[in-house]
Amino acid sequence: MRLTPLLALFSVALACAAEPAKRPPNIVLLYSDDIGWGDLGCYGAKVIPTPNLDRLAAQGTRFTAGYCTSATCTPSRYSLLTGEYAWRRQGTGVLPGDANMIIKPGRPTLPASLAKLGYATGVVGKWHLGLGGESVDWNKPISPCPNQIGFSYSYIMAATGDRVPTVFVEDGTVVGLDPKDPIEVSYKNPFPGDPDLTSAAERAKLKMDWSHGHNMALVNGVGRIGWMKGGKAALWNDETMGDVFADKACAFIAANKAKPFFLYYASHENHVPRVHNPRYAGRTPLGPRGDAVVAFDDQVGRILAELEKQGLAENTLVIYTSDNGPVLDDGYKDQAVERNKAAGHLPAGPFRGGKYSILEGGTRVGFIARWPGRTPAGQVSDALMSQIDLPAVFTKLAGGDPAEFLKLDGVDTSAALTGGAGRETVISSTQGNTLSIRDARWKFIPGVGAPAKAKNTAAKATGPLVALLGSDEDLERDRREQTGPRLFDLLADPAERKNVAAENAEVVARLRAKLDEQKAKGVAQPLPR
Ligand code: NG6
Ligand code: CA
Repeated sequence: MRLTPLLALFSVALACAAEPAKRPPNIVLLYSDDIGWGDLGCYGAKVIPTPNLDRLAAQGTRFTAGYCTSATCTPSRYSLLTGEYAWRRQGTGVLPGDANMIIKPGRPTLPASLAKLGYATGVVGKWHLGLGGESVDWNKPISPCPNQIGFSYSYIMAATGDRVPTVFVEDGTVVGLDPKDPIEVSYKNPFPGDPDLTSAAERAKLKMDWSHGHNMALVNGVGRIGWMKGGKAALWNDETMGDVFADKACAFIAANKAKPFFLYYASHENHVPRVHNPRYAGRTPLGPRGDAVVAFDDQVGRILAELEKQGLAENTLVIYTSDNGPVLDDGYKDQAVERNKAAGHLPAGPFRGGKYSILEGGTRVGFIARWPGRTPAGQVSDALMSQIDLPAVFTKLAGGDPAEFLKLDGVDTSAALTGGAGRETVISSTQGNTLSIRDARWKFIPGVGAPAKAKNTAAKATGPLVALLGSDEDLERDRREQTGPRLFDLLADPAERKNVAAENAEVVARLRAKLDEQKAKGVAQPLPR
């Protein structure tokens, strides 16, 4: 049939109207706490079953050079949500549980950017970026909270499982609070009647004893950091926390299936205290630390199943990554050091160091992306990826303009999710703002500049880390060399044992210049050269 030009135009217009606008992808960010590169089966763990994350990797792309921005939680999460390196700002180190919110309402954030594009934006789990303005009153609606920086829904713990207040906060209100039993929090003094958890008699009664710190408030048989009074009906239960968070995540997906959504699922696994549901006990030979990884994998399984159930799996980009590298003893006697040693488990895989460390184990973490039909399935990619880019990448994939995240620190690495290239360099940092920079082959760490501490002091100061730094010989070498510049060939020496700075002066100069260029854009305080 021949159509007159007018009729042809009309039928094209009709066809266009009938074609529904392509819905941008839902985005689910599965964020774990203190889970290392080597803790997942798909990254080589032999004694921790992680079938759900392994399936995600098999259906998507597994990155071998994916980084969080910092070796501790608060700065990594600050960077993840703002797209700005935390070392540029003062006050972005690990926060106490009563800290005020460090992401100021009105600044560009990942959730605000997606909300502007019509996304429902939810955060469930660990927050640790402070709450409230000048001060926080836990007995009133709390503002600012995540809902003031772009999240349309929030169900969070204020800080960490080992810090008070040990309650959940939903959309700015403490869940289950009895107004007749108001909450008071102090990071300075105990309240009258608080038990002395440093006494042997009180320690003997604990569900899990502490090894350092964690001897202030007693909640659910476990010592915490900081003291707290009241709020008895609102106290969380460590054993059911994982289930509560997974329930809330699934409910958010179900409630928002009609429009594009972004879910930031910030699991508490496997941060201390590693007190989880008894059904996980003994699932690994590693004790609570390994069992907690299994608990996280189960939560991932539930969220993936919910996406399937709602018919959303196809058009959802799921990304898994972690806030910092692994740690064994992080303040509780949960047998992590002994059990890991006995089982020969390497939580940081082939790397040295872990949480708190500028070595690879500190910030090189698992990074998996699945977006059916877009991310190549079953691929392993060595593209350099950093969480600093996720605000730009997600904004781009949601159909927006990522420009505001590209001005300072972000790079549009969205092509890497579909088989393309990643970053040219990646910067990592530690709590003390030691920085490092790596490219495809080399990693440069400027000297920390301080005189080397005596071996015993170094070992003591890095107590939680020692087991991940290697042999005494490794420790001694790190202590000797860390005052000066260090350069490692990550391809030949992933464990960073052989400092080749002296033989490669031009590589050192090039990477130092790149790092200096970034620092020149603004730093909170002078950083080590
Ligand atoms: C440390 C805690 C550690 C953990 C960490 C924060 C002590 C002795 N150590 O100060 O247990 O809470 O802070 O971890 O209290 S993070 O993953 O949130 O960065
Ligand atoms: Ca962490």
